[in-house]
Amino acid sequence: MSIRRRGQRHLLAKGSALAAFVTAGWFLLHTGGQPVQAAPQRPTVSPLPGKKAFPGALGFGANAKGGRGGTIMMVTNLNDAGKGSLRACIEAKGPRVCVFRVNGLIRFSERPPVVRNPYLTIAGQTSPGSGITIAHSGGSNGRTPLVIKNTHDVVVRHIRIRPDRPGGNRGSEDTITIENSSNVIIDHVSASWARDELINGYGDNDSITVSNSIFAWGIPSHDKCALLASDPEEGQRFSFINNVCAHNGDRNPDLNFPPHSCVEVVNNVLYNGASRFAEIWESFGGTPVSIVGNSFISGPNTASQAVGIARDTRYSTGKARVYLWDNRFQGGFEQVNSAVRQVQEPTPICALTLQPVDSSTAYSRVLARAGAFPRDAIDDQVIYDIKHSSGRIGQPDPKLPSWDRETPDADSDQDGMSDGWERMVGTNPQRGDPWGDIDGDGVENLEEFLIYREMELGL
Ligand SMILES: [Ca+2]
Ligand SMILES: [Ca+2]
Ligand SMILES: [Ca+2]
Ligand SMILES: [Ca+2]
Repeated sequence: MSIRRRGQRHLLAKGSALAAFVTAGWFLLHTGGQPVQAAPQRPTVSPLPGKKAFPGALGFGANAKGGRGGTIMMVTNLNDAGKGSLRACIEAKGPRVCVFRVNGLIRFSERPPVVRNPYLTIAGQTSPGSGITIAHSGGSNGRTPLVIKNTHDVVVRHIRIRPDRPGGNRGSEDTITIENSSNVIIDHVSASWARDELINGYGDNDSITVSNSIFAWGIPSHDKCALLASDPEEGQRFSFINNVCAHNGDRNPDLNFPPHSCVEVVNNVLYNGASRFAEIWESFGGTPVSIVGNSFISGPNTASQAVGIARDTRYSTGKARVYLWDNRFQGGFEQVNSAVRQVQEPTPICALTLQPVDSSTAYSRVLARAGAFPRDAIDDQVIYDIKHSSGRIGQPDPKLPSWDRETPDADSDQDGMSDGWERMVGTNPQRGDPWGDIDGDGVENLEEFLIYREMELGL
């Protein structure tokens, strides 16, 4: 029997350090000259047809309608509740877009609102200056600040969720929970300090995308990045793309879906896992998953016996099916455990929804672009830590930055688009026209404005 490794070796200069990355080694086991597994093929790609939530929306949730065509609701204060609050927009009915005329911290003093009514967009990039952070008051009302439950067509972008005070019930305290919902996009969100998972899919979700986000510093001893499925019964389509998981012991991310799911974990940067980075479980019949173009990077907490991509067969009720391509591993941990090799497939179980970029390009792009913009000091620290192999799991004293209140640009007709921008592009600054398409390119005026806002914020 001979063992042959195929794969490339990359050398990247990072400051003064030279970091060696090795792509996911593929071992061909020859028995009597016959390979027992076929070598992996390039990923197959089949983009999702249909209108996207916004230009550049990715993954199985990309067709989420959000609040398109609906009411523009102004968030004019940072109050827990009442007219002009974020809660009022979240709890309203009908298609709606939450547009922010304020910046700073929204601290829910009562139990945080739950997104139950469909067709909602939370457009955090409209907030002036430093953007929006949400947290809770701690104690018995200190529950998950962003819950999307029993609903559909929800888009959340450019929001930070940082519960800086301990809640009263750890089991109810993720930073983001998506439960029994479909067509949801979480994009450019930053989350920290959950006492359960930073992001948790619960129950029967479908067509979900978590993209371009930073999940860092879960609170020990339950420091976990992403439990993408929890107690699922039906197959789910779930995309986890261009994200950072940093300073979380395990579940970076956790993949425990039923068969007939399509799960893609593409182009993420996963840093400083302690015991495990990606975990593939089989409690619900065995997860089909494609893990493509990711970077798995050790940090100060990464144990030498840690595993980059682990299959765990405890409580197995059926075999996982795993497709790996172009993953990079930096550090002295086990890259892919042998149990994964037993269920590895040469082609994706489901075609990817996007053309992945190579893992080193993804690394640079994610470090430059992930998270809510503008980045706050916490995200800046996360990115610094990844670049410098610094930082540790657990923040003994989670502290929010302070923010100066900023004045939003004039928006005379309250359609979410500033007067100055409207004059520049030729929409009417005196008349609500967010859902028109002044340049006829198929992208609504408001979506064009949101892209412009992202550029203003440095994205
Ligand atoms: Ca949870
Ligand atoms: Ca306007
Ligand atoms: Ca207008
Ligand atoms: Ca347009």
